[in-house]
Amino acid sequence: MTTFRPNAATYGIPSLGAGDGDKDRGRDGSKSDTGTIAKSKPKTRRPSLYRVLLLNDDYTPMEFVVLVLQDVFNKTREDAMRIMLHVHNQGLGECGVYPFEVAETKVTRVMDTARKNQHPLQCVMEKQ
Ligand code: TYC
Repeated sequence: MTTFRPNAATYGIPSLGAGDGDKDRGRDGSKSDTGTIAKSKPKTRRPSLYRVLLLNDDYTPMEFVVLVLQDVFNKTREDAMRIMLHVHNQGLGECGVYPFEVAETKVTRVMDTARKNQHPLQCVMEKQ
């Protein structure tokens, strides 16, 4: 059985250049030996974000849109009214910005609840 032996690199702690094996090599593998502390690049990636947009139509009741914005997008009554009126006047408007799967779930919830209530309300997502 092999034993897990954590070292400084395990925790992303930068190592000193001299006398530390290969850990002080640059990106191209060359030995720099400057004695300066090299920051290790964090291996995290920010998720792509998606805007969720509501589209205007002539038939969905304003109150229904306000309730959807409160329920699905957790908006206050005041924010929901503001967004609904923006969509009504401008043709479309942003309800929020989320990682892909969150945005997708919100679009599905809006479309499902609109269909169940026989309203033509449309909701889409676009990469930011
Ligand atoms: N235009 C609709 C009406 O006058 C209201 C509405 C607002 C519909 C926003 C959709 O995304 C929407 N009843």
